[in-house]
Amino acid sequence: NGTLNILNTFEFVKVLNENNLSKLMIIQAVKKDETRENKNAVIIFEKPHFGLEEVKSFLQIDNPYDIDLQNDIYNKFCLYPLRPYNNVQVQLIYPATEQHIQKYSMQEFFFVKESFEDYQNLTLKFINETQLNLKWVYNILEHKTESERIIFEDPDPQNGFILLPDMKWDCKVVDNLYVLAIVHQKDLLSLRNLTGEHIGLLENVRDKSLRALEEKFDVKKEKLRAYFHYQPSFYHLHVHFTHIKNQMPGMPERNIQLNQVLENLRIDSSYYQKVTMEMAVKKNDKLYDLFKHKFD
Ligand code: M7G
Repeated sequence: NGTLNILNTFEFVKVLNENNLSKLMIIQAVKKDETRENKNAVIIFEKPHFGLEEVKSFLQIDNPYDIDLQNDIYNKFCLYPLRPYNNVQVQLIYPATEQHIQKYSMQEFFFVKESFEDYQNLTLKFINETQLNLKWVYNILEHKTESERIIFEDPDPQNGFILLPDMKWDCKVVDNLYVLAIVHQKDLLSLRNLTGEHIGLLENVRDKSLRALEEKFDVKKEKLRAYFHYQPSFYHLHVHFTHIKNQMPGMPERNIQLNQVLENLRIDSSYYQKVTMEMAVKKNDKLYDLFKHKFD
């Protein structure tokens, strides 16, 4: 009961453990002005899981928010801008489609094998019928939104791309780095469209992005993952770059390493028009309905 003002009597020594998934950091500290020999302390900081009442109360706050970005229907802003140590990050998608609701709903996953024939007969149908709007992508490519966030641009229409922070990254902690490279070519939906002809494009994206990230954030290329998602949510070719320490929640099975893709294309120029891809689909996804008949 009551309050305790004790933390300011400690001095930081080092980080003992941290986990970006559970929002946990454990540090070692020493007590200041302590005569006893052992001054060490272990202090555990954890951002608690949200309670429903707490979340509901966010809807009643009538303070202005600091806007991080606004792009088409996507908004991101910070609650409690006056207390940066207690920031709650908010992503607002408004108006959200049913697919957005599904995308962010907790669901059962299944592994499905997609042959190239399946891709042409089933997946393309799914993409044409239900693909999420790409307006935010075109806004970025046309410098209509987020242009001040661009880290690097190669404007070449064939091999060019724009490199900028992913919406998920607050750009504060480099260990959580999450950056996207969006290619200028508009006709590449996903990995499935890539052939040996795109090796130059992919090497250009990889090499220039890694160089730009090292220059801007002082992070070595050996510390960065570069990968595609298969299936992606947005069917305009993009490469994800994340810090090796950044463990993203969600489906690691969706990650296809960029360097592996390059190796495969060097072995066989039409590798991705031949290979069967294993992918995870959600039960409420349209793709699940299309592939359901293939289950035993
Ligand atoms: P994906 O693999 O197509 O879909 O990646 P996923 O969301 O299922 O991973 C798209 C990536 O674009 C994701 O990492 C998103 O966080 C990011 N992203 C989505 N939107 C709408 C925006 C946006 O408006 N701006 C930025 N900078 N990133 C976005």
